[in-house]
Amino acid sequence: PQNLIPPPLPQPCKISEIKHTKIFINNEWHSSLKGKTFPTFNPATGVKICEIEEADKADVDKAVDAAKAAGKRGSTWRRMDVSSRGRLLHKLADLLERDRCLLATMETMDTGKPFLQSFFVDLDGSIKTLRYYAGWADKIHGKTMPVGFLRWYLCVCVCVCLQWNFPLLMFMWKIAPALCCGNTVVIKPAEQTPLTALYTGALIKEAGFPPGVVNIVPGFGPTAGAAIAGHMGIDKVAFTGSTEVGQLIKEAAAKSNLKRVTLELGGKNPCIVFADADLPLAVQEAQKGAFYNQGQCCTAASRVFVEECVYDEFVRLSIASAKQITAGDPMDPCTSHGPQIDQQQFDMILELVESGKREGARLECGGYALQDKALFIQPAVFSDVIDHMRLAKEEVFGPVQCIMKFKNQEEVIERANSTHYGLAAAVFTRSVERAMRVSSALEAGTVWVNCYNALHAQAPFGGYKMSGNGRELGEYALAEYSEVKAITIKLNDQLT
Ligand code: TXE
Repeated sequence: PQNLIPPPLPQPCKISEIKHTKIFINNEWHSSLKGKTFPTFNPATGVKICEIEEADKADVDKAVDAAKAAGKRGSTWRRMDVSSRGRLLHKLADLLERDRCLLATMETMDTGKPFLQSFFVDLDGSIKTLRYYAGWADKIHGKTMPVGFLRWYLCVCVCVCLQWNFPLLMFMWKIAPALCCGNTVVIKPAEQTPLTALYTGALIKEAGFPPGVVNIVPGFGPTAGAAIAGHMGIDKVAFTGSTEVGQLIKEAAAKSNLKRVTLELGGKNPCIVFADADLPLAVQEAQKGAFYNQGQCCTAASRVFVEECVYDEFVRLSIASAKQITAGDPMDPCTSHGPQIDQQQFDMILELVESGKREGARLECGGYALQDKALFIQPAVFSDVIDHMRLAKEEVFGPVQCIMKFKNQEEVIERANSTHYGLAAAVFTRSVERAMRVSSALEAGTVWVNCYNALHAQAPFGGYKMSGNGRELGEYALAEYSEVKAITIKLNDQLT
């Protein structure tokens, strides 16, 4: 019967020209004040895609002025009925749906991630995030307390964000809750991946957001990024990136206006497989965790702990599964593994692979550059990884799976927690009691049980320890983009 035929897979669009390459301020396109540009490359081919206008401190100042004006008392944005704010977010989601194929193609072109992943994961997550916060816009209430205080949420902050491995999705994770709470935004996309952010600028204008509500300043970290972190006119910075830069941002915030900072940083995430787990499922999910997005995920399953008695079998199945992955043209809908983002990351990954070999871990397969394909690395599986090795301690940010052995529950909890990071963790077991005990003992902002990388707009996401501060997504993110104000009204006793 006809309804059993699966729908055809989406196909990438033809993009002959990149239209939006300038700085987006006040719903208009601006050239860089210093007259500088920088190139963006397709990591799958090494070919330059286009030149982008480069924002520096003066351009950031201009964007902050626009955001401040758009959010000041009496402005269209400030006076807008809250349900209209929600409608604008829905409208933006509609436009993302309309241009989904084009945006997914552009994301793949700029990041190298496989097209179907851009289409089904990044675009789907972006659209759902916008719709989730569109729904919240008219449901944010204050509280009344019995002592006669009124407590209101009042939004006054300008928010900024910077990141590269999920450029469009992270853009939405930041702007959706920020706009839902009535903020205005200046956003600096990562220098490697500015295209989808700039295209979204055009959609923001088309959706009908007032000028200055969202401003986009493509540029580099030490110039535009540092100007944002140290800016006296910005009330809050939301950042996704490395722990080192997270520390610089907090320092700059402390030394300038003590702006609020939320950080989503690195991870060295434990994935614990107990002997009673569904082993094929654990193998599949752990590997998805290690290799998804070419391993360039802050949530990557980078330390897989496997219980002694199933260890050999787990390693055997993991090798067989990894060997089936073939890297290829990310635009081909059949490709599941693309290139790394740039030469620097590529070199760093191969250097960590070498360190693993030097330190005595066993490289079971992969871990080499595919000669004919510039930034491609064949996914690697290491067994016999020991806790003190660099591979077990440093964020690899590449397709490298490290498998380690453990004897019992107490020991593995201790080892899983012995890191400065605390972003995500996973537990594979058929025992509900064990799942509950281990999940609550793990020091991580997210724990997945019998699954991996299950992220939803409704569930809070963020890290313990040096993986960051604050939470994104869910109701929790609203507090990160709001100020709390206690207003006390003295009532005339005779009237009560
Ligand atoms: O990150 P950076 P990079 C980790 C991952 C990776 C490593 C390096 O381990 O191997 O970081 O990646 C901006 N003030 N993650 O070098 O440098 C910069 O312009 C303000 C984890 O790409 O942190 C870019 O927009 N901003 C991760 C952003 O910071 C500054 C995602 C990220 O760059 C700045 C990315 C400064 N002084 C990397 N310097 C995750 N958690 O998912 C740079 N930037």
